[in-house]
Amino acid sequence: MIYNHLSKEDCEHFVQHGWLHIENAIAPEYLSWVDNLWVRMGIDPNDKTTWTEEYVKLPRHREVPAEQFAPTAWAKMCEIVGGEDKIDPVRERYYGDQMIINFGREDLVGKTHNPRDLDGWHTDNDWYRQFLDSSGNALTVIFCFTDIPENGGGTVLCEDGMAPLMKHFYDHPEGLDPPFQGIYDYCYTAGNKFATVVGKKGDVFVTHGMLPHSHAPNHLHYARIISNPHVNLSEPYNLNRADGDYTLCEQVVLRALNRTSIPEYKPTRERLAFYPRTAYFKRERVKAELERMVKAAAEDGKPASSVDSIYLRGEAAIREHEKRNGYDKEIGPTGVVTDVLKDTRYVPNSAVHVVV
Ligand SMILES: O=C(O)CCC(=O)C(=O)O
Ligand SMILES: [Fe+2]
Repeated sequence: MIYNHLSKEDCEHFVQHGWLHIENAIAPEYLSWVDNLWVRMGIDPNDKTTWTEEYVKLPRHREVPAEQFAPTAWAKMCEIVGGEDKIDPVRERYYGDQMIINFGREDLVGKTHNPRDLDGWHTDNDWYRQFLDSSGNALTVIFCFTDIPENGGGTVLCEDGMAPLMKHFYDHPEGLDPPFQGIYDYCYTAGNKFATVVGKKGDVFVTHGMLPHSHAPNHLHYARIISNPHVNLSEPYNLNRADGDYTLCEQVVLRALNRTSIPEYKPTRERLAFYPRTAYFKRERVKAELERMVKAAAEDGKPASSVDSIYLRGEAAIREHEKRNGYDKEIGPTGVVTDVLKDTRYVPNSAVHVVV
């Protein structure tokens, strides 16, 4: 493989640590997507008593092709996965304004936390049956819409948690369906190589899809804003390349398992892709957000059509957007989650949402 956008240091860092920090890589015009966050949520940026939810995941109203959203990061991401032609041409090919806001709480200010005590260790793999060679989530990307200082609620990564996780996948060629019980225990009990997302507005953190991470308390009680989309590949990883020319994503897997190839690994059940389990509650927020945005526009003397949302562009646009994000898929074997922090299981009648 030839790398035109990744430096030698970038490649080494990604393979050794499972992640890469790319500074100032979001196209500046999209940073203003946070401006109407307060209207969307119906809260006041200057009155913290209105910040009633500590941690929120919003749906998406605007999206642009990934390469337009963060051109320099996209070029590097393509190289990490082995080329743009390896990437699913539809699923998550657009990045948008589905913000994740960690507001923190007043009583957390001045405190610190131990990474092992975090309560959210996971990888983002809730829309497919997980095998060792699954590339459904090749990259979990963290786009910083605000500065994230030390102690400011940046995502925590558990670098040494990759090896036990991948060993577990190796031991389960039948594949695993979310939610995953106990597979991140290492991070809670034995993790000792942690990294924390600390960066500037506009920075991008590209992480391997099998790198365990957790949200963390925000001890500064400000609105930490990220989005957290993915890169999905069309074909599973090839962990047995005759020429040894593995992609950087594949090298991370091999390195974690201390192997140079894994010819014996063969999935024994069918692959499965389904509605992303943790998307349902975000999508359910759309109607209330739209109502607030339309009302705010009216107060400014503007028509509803001035509100920039996919959900106001008719059913065909909505269905196209939902397809890009997997919302058109059947609900998976374990339903969906209805609450941002609790894994409440629910099986809706249909994966197709009421339009709005
Ligand atoms: O909010 C964060 O720091 C992490 C979010 C995350 O990991 C996720 O949404 O999957
Ligand atoms: Fe995540």
